[in-house]
Amino acid sequence: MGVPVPTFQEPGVSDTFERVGYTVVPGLYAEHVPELVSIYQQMLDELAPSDPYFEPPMTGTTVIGDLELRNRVCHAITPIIARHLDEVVEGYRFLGAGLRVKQPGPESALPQHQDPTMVDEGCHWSMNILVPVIDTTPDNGALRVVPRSHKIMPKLRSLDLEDRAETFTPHELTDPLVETIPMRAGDAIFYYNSLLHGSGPNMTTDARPMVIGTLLSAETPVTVYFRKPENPRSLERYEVPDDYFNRMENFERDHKLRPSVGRRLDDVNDSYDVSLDQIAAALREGDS
Ligand SMILES: O=C(O)CCC(=O)C(=O)O
Repeated sequence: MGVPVPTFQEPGVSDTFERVGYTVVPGLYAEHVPELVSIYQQMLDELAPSDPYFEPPMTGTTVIGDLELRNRVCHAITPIIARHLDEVVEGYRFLGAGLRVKQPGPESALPQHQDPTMVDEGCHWSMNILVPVIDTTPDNGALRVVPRSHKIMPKLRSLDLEDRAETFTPHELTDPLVETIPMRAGDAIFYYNSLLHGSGPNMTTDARPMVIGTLLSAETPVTVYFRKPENPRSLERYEVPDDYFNRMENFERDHKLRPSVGRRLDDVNDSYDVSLDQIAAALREGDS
């Protein structure tokens, strides 16, 4: 299955990215680690103990209830990340960055998943960048990916995550194919939003903060999709502002709602018809 590919500056990287779905750039933000640590610490100092940030085991800036603090943290991190993107990739639009934090404890594992669709993946690309603020290891929840899965997994994924059950693949299938990617603080990984990825539990005593940001192919608007409960083969499409996720007052509640900003576009038909057996065969074939 062909996929639109970002243009990476380093020769050969676009081809690898197209094939495996991710690329790591060691040390890209190494010089900014002290600044990122300080932004993170300052955020913790300012958070009220009752803030929703402290509720989920996988938390981060999108769930901060204090909107002023959330925006301030994101506005501090975004220009740092923006500074080095041109060295790596061209023809992109950067939506901004925040923090994704894994609290200590076994319940902080994040199962393999694809992110909700943000562009028409038939003709545009979208990818996330993660930059660990501390070193990540298999013990504290380093990223885990299923290489090549972006080629076979669905291109249309509902923002409310109601179709996650269908787009999740069973652990028995993905576990043998998962690659753990430990990184040093300040390294960067870029991966397609359609790539299966997740992270293990943080079994250490310290939280694991990572910067998370999103890039889209240039001039591509953000579009989000909602599968129609009465006709799951059809998805409502909405164009939303770039800061849509950061505008949500209550992320857990609001990402399930139809957008109240932006504009309603057409419905799109989902013709994806690939069985679990076919997914398994495609992933194993690529593995051999
Ligand atoms: O922080 C992580 O371990 C991964 C984050 C992630 O996959 C997500 O937010 O969708």
